[in-house]
Amino acid sequence: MARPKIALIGSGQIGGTLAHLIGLRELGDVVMFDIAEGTPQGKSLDIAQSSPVDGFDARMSGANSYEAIEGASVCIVTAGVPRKPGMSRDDLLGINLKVMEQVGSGIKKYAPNAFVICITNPLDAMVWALQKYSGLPRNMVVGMAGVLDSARFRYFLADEFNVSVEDVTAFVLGGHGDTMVPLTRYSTVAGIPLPDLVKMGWTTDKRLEDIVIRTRNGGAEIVNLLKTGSAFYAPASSAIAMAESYLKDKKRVLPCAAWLNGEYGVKDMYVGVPVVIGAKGVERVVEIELSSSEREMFDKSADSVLQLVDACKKIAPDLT
Ligand code: A3D
Repeated sequence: MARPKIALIGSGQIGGTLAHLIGLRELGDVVMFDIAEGTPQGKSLDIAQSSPVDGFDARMSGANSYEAIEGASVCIVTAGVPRKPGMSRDDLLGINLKVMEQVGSGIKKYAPNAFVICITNPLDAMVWALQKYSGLPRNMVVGMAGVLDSARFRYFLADEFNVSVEDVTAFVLGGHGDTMVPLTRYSTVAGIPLPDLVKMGWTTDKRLEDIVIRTRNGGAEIVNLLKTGSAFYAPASSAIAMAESYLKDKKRVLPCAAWLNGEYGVKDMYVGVPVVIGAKGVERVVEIELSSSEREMFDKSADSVLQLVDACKKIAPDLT
């Protein structure tokens, strides 16, 4: 069977890391695309030259025209500009919306059967716009944010408890970042929910609250340290987990920005919720009952996504 083709639209920090991870995991052949001439070609050649050392077989190529993505099974979109210190994700809206228009029409023309993972910020609004511009089925267009937010949460919790990251699970809902809703009662260490760990004296409510705040600000913490861009290793790993679940029909349950049609009381918007990802794309939205305080946090988060979507509609009134 031929190797699947994976198109990376945007070959910057995340795009380069994605290509490297796809090679190391032998998930498929990679086409890197970017408007910057030489960048996708240079990065793909560099990664290809690491393949004999690391022992992987994957064709790596770079291009500046959309024809190169023809027939891709998966497209991972990072095209656009990242945050600089002092910028919010929302400041990126106007610039990246135009980028989504170009990317959407490229995918529509050359890779209409692909599973599309959007990473470009402001995530929940950009994935919504990308689905509209590409016209692809809504279950085939999804946004990466929850896997990253929950990975950050899991990492900080594992550090707090001095246990393996593998034994920590986290459940997050809502929009990316500042309004993320962590569900502590569904977040566990080896199946023991966080509120029980507080009762067992492993931590305190105050320390958990601090970890939640640090998780919400996880992206900004890295932007402030790097000064010239935003996080890229963990975002790339997170998107790879989603792509792998699709390509291998693993049916993993992952928190993603998914299109909602009434679930959680949200209509025609992308918001972070747990979904099952398999060979048919987003195969199911997992809808749980929320407590009143969780409901309040979720509604606030969904409302901030709605404001971004409305801002997109003002800039591009054809997007309805
Ligand atoms: P960066 O290294 O700047 O790469 C972006 C690439 O996009 C550059 O190589 C550009 O040349 C390219 N580009 C710009 N315009 C176009 C266009 N019209 N068509 C094709 N390519 C274009 O950024 P990055 O890789 O660090 O981040 C990429 C995006 O991901 C940014 O929007 C970030 O804000 C976002 N991001 C999201 C998360 C989430 O968790 C959702 C995390 C980290 C970064």
